[in-house]
Amino acid sequence: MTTMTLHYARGTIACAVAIALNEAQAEYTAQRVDFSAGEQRSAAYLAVNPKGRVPALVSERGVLTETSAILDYVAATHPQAGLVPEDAHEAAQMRSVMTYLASTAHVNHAHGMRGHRWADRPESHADMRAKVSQTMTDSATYIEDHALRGPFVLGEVYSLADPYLFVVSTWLPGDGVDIGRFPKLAAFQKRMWKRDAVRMAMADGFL
Ligand SMILES: N[C@@H](CCC(=O)N[C@@H](CS)C(=O)NCC(=O)O)C(=O)O
Repeated sequence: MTTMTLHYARGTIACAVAIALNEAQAEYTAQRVDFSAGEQRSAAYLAVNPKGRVPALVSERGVLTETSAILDYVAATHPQAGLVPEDAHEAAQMRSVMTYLASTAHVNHAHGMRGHRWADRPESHADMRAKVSQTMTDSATYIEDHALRGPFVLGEVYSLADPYLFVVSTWLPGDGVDIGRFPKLAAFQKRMWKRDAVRMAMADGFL
């Protein structure tokens, strides 16, 4: 297999893919997309991902986008890493948490910096930005009470949902959420920071 290329920007959800690839001991090349220069909207990058977003994972099979799908691909191509539980209900529970993170928490977060997706007026953007600490607090509350069994999302079993939740949890302080109010989530984040796969992602500039 030729080396895969992960297109990413620092601090983004692409970091969840880097962590999963590290957990799987997969070989890959990291290709930074320079958001400060608007590179995600360049013709060259849109040829990789027409959505103008990261992550995108390129292999000899083609390009994959959408974090959940990429994570599932990493797990399926590296079964020895055991990143998806064999039990169907547990696997679906893992995907339920990942889908919540993608469709609700990430979208809440995006209202802080990407309001132009939904509205044109500056006052609309300001209104959306002002709401983020509440919507992300709501997401953190849901996760703490219903999605995170502890110590990992599925309890003692580490899965794809963990790097996903970890990256979203790193956004909370910037979104005006006091993670100290969520003891399970705070303990989870602390534990994740100690993992080799996370330290590697940090050293490689993903976080
Ligand atoms: N649904 C996509 C969302 C990806 C996404 O929105 N990524 C953000 C970074 S966290 C991005 O690329 N933003 C660039 C932009 O909006 O210009 C996924 O889960 O992979």
